[in-house]
Amino acid sequence: MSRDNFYITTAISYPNGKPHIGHAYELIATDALARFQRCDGKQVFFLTGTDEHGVKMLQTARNEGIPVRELAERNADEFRRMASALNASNDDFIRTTEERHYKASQAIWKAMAANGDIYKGGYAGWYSVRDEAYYGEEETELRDDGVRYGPQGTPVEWVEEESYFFRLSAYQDRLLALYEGQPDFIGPAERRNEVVNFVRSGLKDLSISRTTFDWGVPVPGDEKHVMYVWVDALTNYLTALGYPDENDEKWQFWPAAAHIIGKDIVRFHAIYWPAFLMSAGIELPGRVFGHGFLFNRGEKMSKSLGNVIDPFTMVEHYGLDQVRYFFLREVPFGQDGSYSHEAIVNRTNADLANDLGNLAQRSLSMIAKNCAGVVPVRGELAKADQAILAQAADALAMARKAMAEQAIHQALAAIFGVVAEANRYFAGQEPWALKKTDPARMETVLWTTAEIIRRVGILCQPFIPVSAAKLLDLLALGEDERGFDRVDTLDALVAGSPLPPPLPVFPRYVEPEQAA
Ligand code: ME8
Repeated sequence: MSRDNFYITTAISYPNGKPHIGHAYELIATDALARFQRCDGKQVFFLTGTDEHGVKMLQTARNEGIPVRELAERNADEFRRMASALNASNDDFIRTTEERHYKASQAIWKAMAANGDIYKGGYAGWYSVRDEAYYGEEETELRDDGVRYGPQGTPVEWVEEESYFFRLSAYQDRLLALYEGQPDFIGPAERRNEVVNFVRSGLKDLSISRTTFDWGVPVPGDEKHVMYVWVDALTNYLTALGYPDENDEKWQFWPAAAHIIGKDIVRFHAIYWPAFLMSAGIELPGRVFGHGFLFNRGEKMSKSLGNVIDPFTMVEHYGLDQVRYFFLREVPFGQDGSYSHEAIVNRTNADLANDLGNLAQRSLSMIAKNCAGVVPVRGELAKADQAILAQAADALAMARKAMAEQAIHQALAAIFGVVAEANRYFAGQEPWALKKTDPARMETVLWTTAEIIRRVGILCQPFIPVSAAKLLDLLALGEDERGFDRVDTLDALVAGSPLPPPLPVFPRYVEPEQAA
């Protein structure tokens, strides 16, 4: 990876059902992280997709009475549709049933085998279909209902069959050295501690193939076996860059800067994945970040919507950037979060419609009316003007630091801190009063406010791309004037340049019953 390359991925989702809000959340957050680096001048490759093998897919297809391929096809389309409905800027969408992925999975298998890490044996133990995970007996618990459950609360079943194993036990020390030597490898800190404790308690070799069904990638040289779904699933991150063809021009993006996943699958990404890569002689990713889970607070989202909210309905109802903003600002990334109709409306009306929307609308309307619709003249900047402009420049530095550790909510807090302060600035300077007493000063205040909107607009692009673009359009900024390198300059808004008529960017959410 060159310094200017940035490869980021979401987990690939099981298409055993339609995408839900947890999938949408992960995609929105990863999209914001990807767009942020693009605005910051990096070459970004952003990957998402679907994980189509495994027992869970087979069982769902059986229950629905359709071929598993058809189930995968149908729901993979829904996941693609969701990516476009959420305005995700992914550069590729991978499906693990693709030819290129079979090639990559068989190549990494062969590399691990060549390193002496794969052997044949017999597996007898517990398996959770819902988690697609093997668990040690000590991790399971037989409950009063007579069912045995794994550590994530999903039922486990007894599996006994011939199987290939990966020598995971041989990697215990190297993994611990990795967590020690690269303390940022796993985030947030709670997830890191869980992984370190788990690895310290001892690793057993991992069963990596199945023989009782054929829905999977065939094991090279022994086609009675298909690979354990997680072996091929994790490999998707390599497939998309052309692995095993290291001359593929996309391969320069490896190693990934960050894998963004949910907290339930940290074990696979922070233990199995680096061990597979070490075995195959491939560089390790920079970071694995496990975000929290989202829960509906349980009450009705709205009268017209009922209880079950899918991402499509949510976006249609509240607006795309409103949904993106809500999740990114409201839920500290890395912690669990809940959502409700009330919380979405409060947060987006307060921050987007009132704070940012009104500021833009009021100041740009004043410019249209009092400055003949052109950029006003910037006179000498007073202390107050300089302070608010400096705060916007500082917000970029804070956002950079926050986004480097996936603290997306903190980046937004810094940016919207500028918006809140700019509202106080605007109210305090009273440009409407200056109109009569000191028109030149009025122009400077309006220039400064427009300049703040420009800076905030640029900074908002990763999070609310469509609305941010509209704000920047209102300032007649060209496509090449929207990068982060353009934030801290006084030369962007030139006095006398014409501005388009101001249009509102952030509609206020009005309850349907009040609107009627
Ligand atoms: O785990 N809130 O697929 P998946 C937040 N195929 N995130 C959630 C969530 C919720 N309520 N529910 C799920 C898989 N997620 C595997 C991944 S990667 C090589 C293979 C997150 O469809 C979950 O944590 O069950 C995961 O990161 C992603 O959605 C896909 O979950």
